[in-house]
Amino acid sequence: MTTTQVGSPSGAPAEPPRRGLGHVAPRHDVEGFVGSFMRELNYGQGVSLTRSSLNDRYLALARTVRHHLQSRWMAALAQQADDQAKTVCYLSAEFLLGRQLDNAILASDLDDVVEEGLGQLGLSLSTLRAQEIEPGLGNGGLGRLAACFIDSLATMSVPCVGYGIRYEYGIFRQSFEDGWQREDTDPWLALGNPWEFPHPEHAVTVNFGGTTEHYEDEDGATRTRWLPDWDVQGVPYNYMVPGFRNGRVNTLRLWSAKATRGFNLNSFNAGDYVDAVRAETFAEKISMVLYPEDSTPQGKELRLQQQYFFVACSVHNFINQVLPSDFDLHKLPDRVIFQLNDTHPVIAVPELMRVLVDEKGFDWDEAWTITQQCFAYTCHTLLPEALEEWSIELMGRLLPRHLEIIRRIDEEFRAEVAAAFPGDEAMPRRMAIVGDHTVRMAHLATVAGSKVNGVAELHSQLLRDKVLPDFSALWPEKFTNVTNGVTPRRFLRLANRNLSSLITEAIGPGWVTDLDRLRELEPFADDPAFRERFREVKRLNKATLARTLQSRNGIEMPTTGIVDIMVKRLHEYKRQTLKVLHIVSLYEGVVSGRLAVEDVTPRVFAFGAKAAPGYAMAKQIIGLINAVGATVNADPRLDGRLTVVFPPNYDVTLAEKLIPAADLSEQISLAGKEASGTGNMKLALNGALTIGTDDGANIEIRRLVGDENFFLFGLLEPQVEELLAKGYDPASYAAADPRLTSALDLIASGAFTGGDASVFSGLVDNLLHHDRFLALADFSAYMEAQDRVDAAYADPEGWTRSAVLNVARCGFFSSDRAMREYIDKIWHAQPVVTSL
Ligand code: 26V
Repeated sequence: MTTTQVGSPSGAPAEPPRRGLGHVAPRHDVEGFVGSFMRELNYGQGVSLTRSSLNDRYLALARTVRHHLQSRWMAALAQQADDQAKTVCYLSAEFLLGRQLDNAILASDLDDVVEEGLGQLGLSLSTLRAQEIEPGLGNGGLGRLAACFIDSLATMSVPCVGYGIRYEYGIFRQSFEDGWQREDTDPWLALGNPWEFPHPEHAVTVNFGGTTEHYEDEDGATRTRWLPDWDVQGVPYNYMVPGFRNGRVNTLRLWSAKATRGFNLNSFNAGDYVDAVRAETFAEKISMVLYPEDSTPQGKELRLQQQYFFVACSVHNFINQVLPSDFDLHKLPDRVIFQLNDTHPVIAVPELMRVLVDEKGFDWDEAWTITQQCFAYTCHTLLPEALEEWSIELMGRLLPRHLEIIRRIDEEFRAEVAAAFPGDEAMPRRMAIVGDHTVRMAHLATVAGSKVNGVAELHSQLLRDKVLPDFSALWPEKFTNVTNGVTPRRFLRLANRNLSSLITEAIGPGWVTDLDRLRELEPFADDPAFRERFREVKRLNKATLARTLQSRNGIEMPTTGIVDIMVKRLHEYKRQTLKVLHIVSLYEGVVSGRLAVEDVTPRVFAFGAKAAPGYAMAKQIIGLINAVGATVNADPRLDGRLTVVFPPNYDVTLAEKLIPAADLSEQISLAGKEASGTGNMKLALNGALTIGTDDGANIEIRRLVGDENFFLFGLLEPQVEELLAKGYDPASYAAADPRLTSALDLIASGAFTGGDASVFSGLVDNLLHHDRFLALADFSAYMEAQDRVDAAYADPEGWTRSAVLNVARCGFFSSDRAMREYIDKIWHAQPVVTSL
């Protein structure tokens, strides 16, 4: 990447403001709000109130609210340039933000002003907020975690820039056709996006392809130059990341690809006008769409282009545009830490080396010392197939200079390993960054990172012992754990206003930024009046959910009985099939007469899950859930006691409705496979009890809430290992539990597919013969745990007591705490005082 600037150098304003006043603060009262809203409508949208569309009104409202954050934002940006604080650059291919309007209103403390002001105009906030399309710029846990983290850093006044990609199309929209998943594009920008600020004048040029050449510099030293083949521009779009009522606003900077002016046509048919325009679409394809796979990397060229694209823009932006122009880069580690959110941004490591060595004239060792201090790596998976590797051929073709740099890092690293473990020849080979055919990005991240962390205790331990054991033997102090967290602003304060009010009434409002204070709720678990109010909150939330599902999808949802929720990406390791087998077994029990219908505890089973479009088995499972749901919901023999609801297109907005209504949280992955989970934390914080395996953060949730307030079942991780080692024989589990045989037989018989036995035969066959995730091995234990759930639910007072204790004891799972741990163990950054 060159340092050529399309716009003004170093991103500085064109000329200094004439007066000391850099900005004007908006009025924080109803009259001021109404005036500002009307101006936005009339002059921003160009319509009168009477002729305005819903979208006009939403956009005017969003811009009005946005003004309140902007003056703080400008102050924060000015300060960032002035002070010497260390900035956390959170590099992530995904930020799954969710809707912005409510969060902006909350952060700027405008709730009452907005309600009142809109009321005066005869408008309703709830109608306008429904108009917002959420930016679905992430697949699931990893992307949502990034969004929670930047929320917490802003709330803690820690300087942070989130860097990512402004995908034109976010995660696909899911619908069901005869129960099968259908994907449509997500044109989330179509109606206008009031939350972003494009800065084409600060576009960055990113190079690709070509060759490298060596030359002698004026001191006679051999240096390398990259002669790229083609380039694109990255245009930054800035988003405000407001802290909760603390006057701090950080920045999320998402990059959008644009063809360079005078597009470099070397590799195209130069001179052909039409081809040149086609080249433009070629360039702009880079940020066009989010890859919807979240576990099996496909090694696709476009994906590597995306990764390098956003990382090159971000490194360039920080070094050449955020830091002062005279900054001494030897001190870079004092001013920045680049946090690598999984391996997706790891190409930033050779990029920083390239910038320091080729562009800034550093010698190799000096540059490597700096680089190692500037990076840290978070791993988010345990599935070996999810670890990214790029073919050497592709890397060499797309990023020839980076491949050279990686090879040198690899050579020096292997020499270090050989010296540390003399005589062990296998070790350097196992640990190599460059393998026979591929570049192993997790190895590169581990070698380059000052720290490597997993996302829950068990995960970090398995990361050390199973995924990267050689590395942890070499550098034990490099490995650490930071258990994930979730932002209490969005997932409690905003999503569950009823519970929030009840909590605030009991213990005051301080919990919103100090979630450990939820502990003060513990005594209320023993207060029958409080418990009754807690139940009333759940009833209200269930009614709200039922209304939402009705109006969103025409789904009928009963509001009595256990609301049993399983929301997460569809993946075999998460074992949605185990949940289906439970439902099928209850159904089969009633239909066959084994269970009396009046003994079945009424339940609503709610699912939310997207399957990667190319993941056939996951799509089969979606088909099965819908087929079972259609049959169970329609069978009068069940007396309406069991209902399956599966609203399509689970996203952050829907999560905010489902989670507050939940009684039971399903966290049933095979032990040792779910790195952490974060839905588990959101549900527990909202007063759902967990039925879960000894996996990921479930372990820590259970330890905190207490065994008696958690339904544990299933194999432990070492038992899983043992079983797999001795040979898993699924059929033997089916034979040993007649309920399991009957449930599988019922599915295989075609009972849910109008008699067609072929539809799910592959799925059943897989469970019985090939399943790597041992669903059948945990079936009996799961059924037994569900019996415990029913028994517990039969005692409403005891259940509510447990639910209140779940809320009271889960303050640990705030992303504020997670950020504090990153700051202390990894980043060594400091909060700054924002002067307003
Ligand atoms: C991987 C890939 C690979 C192919 C291309 C697209 C793509 C996109 C995302 C991913 C990463 C998936 C990893 C992930 O989301 N892990 C989840 O991270 C959560 C936050 O740490 C954690 O709670 C979940 O347990 C973990 O599965």
